[in-house]
Amino acid sequence: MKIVVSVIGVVLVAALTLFADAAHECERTCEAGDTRTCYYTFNLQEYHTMSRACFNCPFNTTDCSRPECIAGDGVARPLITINRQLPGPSINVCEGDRVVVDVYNWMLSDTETIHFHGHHMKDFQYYDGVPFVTQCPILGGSFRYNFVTTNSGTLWWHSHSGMLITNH
Ligand SMILES: [Cu+2]
Repeated sequence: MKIVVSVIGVVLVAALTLFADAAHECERTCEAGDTRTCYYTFNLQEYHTMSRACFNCPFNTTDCSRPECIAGDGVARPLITINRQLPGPSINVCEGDRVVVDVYNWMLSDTETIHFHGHHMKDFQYYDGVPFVTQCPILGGSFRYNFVTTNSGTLWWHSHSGMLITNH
């Protein structure tokens, strides 16, 4: 039984590697004096698990790792994603890099803002993602977040608008 589980694990890892996006140019070993401007596009939309992108998942486990397939627990249900990924796309940069994120809200019913948690946002307060305070919430359009990182660590970004803030 253990061997079967291991083989499935290897298949999943291989599939994940096969379909993984190429590393972003800003994902690198950090060196003093090497700061960059790092662009990202976040497409926010209503989506669902076990979509047609999953083909024959879970009966063919390789299909579960196809691009845009979110298998979840194997039950089809609605969810809101960025770039049809769960978890959403990561941003790997070095301290001192400028992070530019164009957020497009394709949802028809909800506004959105993004808060980049843990960043001090000194001199970049308009990109802190607080709806009606530092920016208008994004509705049927886009917003460009544009800030320089001034502190390091493992931080996270998350929704900061409407009911979606509840995952904070
Ligand atoms: Cu936060």
